[in-house]
Amino acid sequence: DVRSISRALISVSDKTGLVAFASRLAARGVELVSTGGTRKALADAGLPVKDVADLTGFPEMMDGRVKTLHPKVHGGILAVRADAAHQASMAEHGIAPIDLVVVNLYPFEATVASGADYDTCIENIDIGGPAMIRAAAKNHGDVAVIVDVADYEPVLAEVEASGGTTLATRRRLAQAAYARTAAYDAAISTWFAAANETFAPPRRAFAGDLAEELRYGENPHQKAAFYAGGTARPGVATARQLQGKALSYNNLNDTDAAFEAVAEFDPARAPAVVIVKHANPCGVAEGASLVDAYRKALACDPTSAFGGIVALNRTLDADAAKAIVEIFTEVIVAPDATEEAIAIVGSKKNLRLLVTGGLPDPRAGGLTVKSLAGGLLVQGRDNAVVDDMELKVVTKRAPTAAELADMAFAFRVAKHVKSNAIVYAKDLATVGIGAGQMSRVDSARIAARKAIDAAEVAGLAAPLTRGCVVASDAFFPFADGLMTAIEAGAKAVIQPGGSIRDADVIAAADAAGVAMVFTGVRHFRH
Ligand code: 93A
Repeated sequence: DVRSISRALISVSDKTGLVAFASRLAARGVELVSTGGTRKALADAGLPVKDVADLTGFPEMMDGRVKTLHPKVHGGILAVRADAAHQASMAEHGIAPIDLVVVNLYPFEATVASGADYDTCIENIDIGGPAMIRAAAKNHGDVAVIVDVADYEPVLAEVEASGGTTLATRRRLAQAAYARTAAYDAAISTWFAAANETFAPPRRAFAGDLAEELRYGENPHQKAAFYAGGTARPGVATARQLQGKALSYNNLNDTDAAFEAVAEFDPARAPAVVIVKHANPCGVAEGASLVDAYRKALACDPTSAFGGIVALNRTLDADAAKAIVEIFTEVIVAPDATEEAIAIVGSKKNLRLLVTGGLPDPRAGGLTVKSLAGGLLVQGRDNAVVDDMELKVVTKRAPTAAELADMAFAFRVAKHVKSNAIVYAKDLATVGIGAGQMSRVDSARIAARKAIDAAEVAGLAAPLTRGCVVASDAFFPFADGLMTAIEAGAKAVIQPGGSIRDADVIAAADAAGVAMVFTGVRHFRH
């Protein structure tokens, strides 16, 4: 999949590193073609370079607005090399292939930042550059595209080492290319939004389409809108709402949290239910049936489950629907629902029922985005799954098979609990969840306290944490958090490990006859 480079089209506004880069291409016999200013810079440095006007047979015109917008350019970039018909078109119209496109755009953002007037900003909207970038990125099977000066060196190094670019590199460059043109157009749109007298939320923006303007945001004094699309991932953005009033901002956020969590539970293994409040699970269980799983999940924290979101990993059936409508619930979300279940939910007019058509893949890649003042934090999804982790027993006592099953269950849940997360579980159900505390000991205490409260509600003699397992989303920095869990009744522990005091924590577990495994993987969530 290595593609060599015979001809490069270079058209750059930022000429940093240009001559050094082009010299090394020329030294390999690559033919250089450039637009006016770039061509002059290269020719002044003594490099052989062809004017794009010679290629197209048209001069640059209209103040440079039309320079590269020509079939001789775009045909040369877009032609699929292995396609006979494309090759025939090239021959017929005298189009030569272009194997490398190097473009950086008119500095629109910098022009705006300099306080330039309206017309100057407009003139700095690049048209031909993005067209070439997008064309080259589309045809990354054959063509490499560079939009960032920082990529000169790595691409040259690869070409010099292997005689061309690899597909992996061309795909990476294509991703960077579309990210650049998207950011460029976003900057233009943002500038228009500021320049225009009235602002209306655009119908298509951010990650997709404006799905709806919400009544308000997290609080009534905040304006909010929901943008959805651009993904095939089944979830709240793609769901069909079968009944109930419109979802609020908080409902959407909580429903997403609940459905992403329940998707961790393979429906082929067992029916599973997650109940969410304030974006945290307050009860999770696998069961013999959905209704069994629901009752087990509800028993974990029936107080918090009031007004919660219920997510299921299988088609909502009548038995589960009957049990769920017994208490006040905001939203039910499931891959599908039977006719009978839909009719039962129908008795509660305000209860929303969402069907997604499937479960999202917990192992899939993708990005998550969080805004902060003046910027965005972007990261790959946490797509680590406990079944893929190499569990290492670190204590004298190894966990039993039943404990191991509960440990994997608890760690799966902990991934979806805000840090610091402590999850007590028994018989494939949570029995105490501690979320969002600044200290891990506090999360362990709160989870234990909630188990005592739940036992009281159920009229049990002892909390269900007796003989449970405990999962921690990150390592125990000291033995105290673990001791709290052991006092609550935990007999086995699953945690990432990796603290400098691991030895103390292991010793404390051994002293109590507790089994512990390390996952080597952390599941912070904030
Ligand atoms: O005005 S344009 O949108 N029309 C074009 O056809 C075109 N082709 C390349 N601007 C165009 N470019 C841009 O010119 C490139 O994106 C690059 O930023 C700049 C390089 O011009 P020069 O080589 O004259 O410095």
